[in-house]
Amino acid sequence: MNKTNQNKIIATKVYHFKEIDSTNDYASLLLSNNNPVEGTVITADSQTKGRGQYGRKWLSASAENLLMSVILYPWIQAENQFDLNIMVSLAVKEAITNTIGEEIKVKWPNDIYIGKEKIGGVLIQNYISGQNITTSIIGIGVNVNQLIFSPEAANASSLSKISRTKINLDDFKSLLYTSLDKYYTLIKRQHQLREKYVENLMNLNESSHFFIGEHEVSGIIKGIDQNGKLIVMIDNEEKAFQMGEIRMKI
Ligand code: BT5
Repeated sequence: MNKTNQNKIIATKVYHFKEIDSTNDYASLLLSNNNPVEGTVITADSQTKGRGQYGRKWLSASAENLLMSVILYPWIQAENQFDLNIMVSLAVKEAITNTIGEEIKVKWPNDIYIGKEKIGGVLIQNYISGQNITTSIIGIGVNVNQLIFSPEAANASSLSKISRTKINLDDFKSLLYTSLDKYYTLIKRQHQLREKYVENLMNLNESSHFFIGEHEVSGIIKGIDQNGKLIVMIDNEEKAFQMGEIRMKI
């Protein structure tokens, strides 16, 4: 396998630790001190305070599994934050499929399962400014070569346990970086298209007249929502209209 990093964003810079508290916590530390480049990855052999969601723990035997965080600057609207869950879930799923070819399912919102066993988990921390997600720390844990799990992770399994082969952890990492790069680029493009559409909306941010049924009102077009509804500010309140509900007077 070609191990040179051909990704555009993910893993342009990688920090690896033998032991760390949590790769997500190290990512926040980097963000507060070092202005890390987008796509910076932090990996570790083991974590002393591996974190799950809502204060839960992520447990992992040393040097057997994938423990990583990646720093992204998505600049997507906060209302679209689930797109980050989608991209990371699909990327993890794809990297696993490319490694062991099993039937993988995403348990909402972003646990990775094979059958009834949990193979991986994702912890996303978003920083929001105004309406945008400016920074996101995406923490990913995948059980790769661990064969025995503690009772605290009772339904855990690993790629190795399922495929009955030892997996090359570095190869798996490279595949995951490539898949993350692919899906992150797709999501960024989709958002760029939306932004371009909004920028080109007639009368954007200008006072205009509209008909809502027979009523004539004045308002200001502010953009579109996730479902393509037109957002218009009327009497200092943003309202969303479906096609057919509102008509602009030209
Ligand atoms: C998650 O939380 O599934 C997100 C896990 C994210 C871990 C990564 S590792 C790199 C990065 N740095 C961090 O500090 N964290 C991220 P949650 O859905 O809350 O699931 C946690 C629960 O899964 C625990 O309460 C256990 O029941 C179970 N569990 C713990 N370790 C496990 C493991 N290795 N495999 C499967 N299940 C596990």
